[in-house]
Amino acid sequence: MRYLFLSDLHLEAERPDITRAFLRCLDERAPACAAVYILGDFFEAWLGDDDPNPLGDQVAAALARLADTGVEIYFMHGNRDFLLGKGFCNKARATLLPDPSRVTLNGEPVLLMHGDSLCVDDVAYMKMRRWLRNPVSVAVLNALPLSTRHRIGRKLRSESQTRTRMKASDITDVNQQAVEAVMRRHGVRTLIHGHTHRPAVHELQIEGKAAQRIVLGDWDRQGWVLEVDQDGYRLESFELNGNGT
Ligand code: LP5
Repeated sequence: MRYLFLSDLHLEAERPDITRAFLRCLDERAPACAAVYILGDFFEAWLGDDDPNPLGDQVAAALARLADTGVEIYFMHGNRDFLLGKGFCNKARATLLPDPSRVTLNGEPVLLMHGDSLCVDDVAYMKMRRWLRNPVSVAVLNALPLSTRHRIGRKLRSESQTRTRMKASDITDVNQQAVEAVMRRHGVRTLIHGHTHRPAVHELQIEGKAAQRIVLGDWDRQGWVLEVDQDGYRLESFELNGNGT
């Protein structure tokens, strides 16, 4: 079985090159896979399934076409698209996964996360996250008029940009103790996540055994995918305008 993982595409109308690269990736890589996992921040900003969004419709249709061929599509929320709900998932024929989710890949238990909840040293972000991701807040936000959601989204984005620039680099990365704790709690020796935009394969020890944390990259100057099959885990980058394979 082969599986494809991606995250942090930050799809937006202003970056048609990323959308094209994603659609090419679906055509060229995904048909050979049993499942495609999108681990959050698929969209630059998702303000609700009721927000008219031609780009969202375009990628949902492409995912649904893939699902029709028997490839399973899984979606996990990121900090940019946690308001994405059943409306989009039904159009894309995708299943929404909770964060974290434990899955079995080729017989091995593997933990999937977006990754932002591991950045526990970023105290201001964690506080904001706790508030925003509370189910009551999500319901309240979804009930706000669309124009208000757009205004709040713009304000959050500009505050976040200003404040993130002032944060030390290690503050915006995952905390090693948090990583080890979540891996121990879920009984896994492989963790796959995105969010930090620091693609890498980190080796570590969990309860005296070799383990790995695979960080997916963001799609900006290049695209990133992780392919998993019986031969192992391959984290690869490719040119956005080039051949996706
Ligand atoms: O996104 P990224 O990776 O650049 O930065 C994140 C953290 N920032 C965020 C905020 C998003 O970027 C904003 C996206 C908005 C669009 C979609 C959301 C829809 C929201 C609902 C609207 C109805 O997640 C950033 C982390 C960084 O990752 C690294 O982990 O540091 O966190 C921050 O910068 C948070 C600040 O530290 C605290 C911000 C307090 C903001 C207070 C403004 C309140 C405005 C309210 C207006 C009514």
